[in-house]
Amino acid sequence: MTKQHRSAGACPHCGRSGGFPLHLAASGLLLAAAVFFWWSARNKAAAPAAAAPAPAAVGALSAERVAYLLSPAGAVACGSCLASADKFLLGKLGAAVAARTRGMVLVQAGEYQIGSPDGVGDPDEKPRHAAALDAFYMDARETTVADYMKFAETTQGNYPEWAKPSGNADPKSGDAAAIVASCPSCPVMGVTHKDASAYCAWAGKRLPTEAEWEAAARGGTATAYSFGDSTEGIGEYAWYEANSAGMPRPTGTKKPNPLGLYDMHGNVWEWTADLYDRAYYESSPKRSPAGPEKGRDHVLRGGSWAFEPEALRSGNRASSGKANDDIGFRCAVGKAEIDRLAADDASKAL
Ligand SMILES: [Ca+2]
Repeated sequence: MTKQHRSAGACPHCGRSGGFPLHLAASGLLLAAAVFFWWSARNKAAAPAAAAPAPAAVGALSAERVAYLLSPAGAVACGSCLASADKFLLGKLGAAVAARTRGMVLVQAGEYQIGSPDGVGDPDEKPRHAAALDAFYMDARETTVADYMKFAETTQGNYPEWAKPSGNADPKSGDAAAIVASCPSCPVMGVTHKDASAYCAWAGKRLPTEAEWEAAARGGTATAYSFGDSTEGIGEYAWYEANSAGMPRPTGTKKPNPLGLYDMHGNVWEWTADLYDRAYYESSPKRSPAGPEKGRDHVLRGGSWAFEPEALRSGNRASSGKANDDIGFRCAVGKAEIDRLAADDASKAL
């Protein structure tokens, strides 16, 4: 059986000669494209509204092979192993997706209501409006000190001011150094927007857009907080001024929001990809809004250990142009991007 599995042109599952489309893939690129197209087709069948369109070039490369797999000739040639081939590929792809999205939560494509209604929040949160988003994955937790220092040490760069090997830090470095030494699971703070972006790119991800961040934070809720409109009980969900004892706390130690995301309220403010414009919500595009083209500062969301509950609301918008000891971040990545990369991973594993 082993020889049959490895013989040229034979189905890798049943050993029958000819027909199985994998042997037609003369190059890794074509095979990756075929797997990607097959994976996209499955996703579209499962959730038609959620699937982002495949890149045209990839679809064109793989269409021939997918058509063969689904054709009577392909079915006859490969016979009953078609189902097992499907299962085999699905397993490979599932494993590849799981490996690339470990510690992340899938936020489905859809039309999300963001911004705050009249009577709630500040003018820059108005009006409440719809944002249509493609599916994306979001880190379940804020990026930790341990996560970030692995990046800084690997790249020998992007050190936060408090962690530079030279040790020439400001008076807050004592607190930060203590955190690094004693709390690797605390959220990293004191990183610039540029360094946060660099970390996410290093991890194969990116910062979430502001709209993605708010949609994820709300997790399908329309209330001021993902647990309701009242601040009663906020201590079960968030580290904030009244319970933090003046410092960031280990991530994921409070209750998550309905999507399974931790610390979207409090602990550290989180950088988003977008530049800040106080009037942006008045004119932002409905489809995949990504912030204004020009601006000085970047958007922060979620409040922090140093703030009162009002700042922790899902709709609250803030901004900064520099790092601070209560600003951190988490990363996101598009589902379409993950599907493409996972198809490539799976093809290499065949
Ligand atoms: Ca947070």
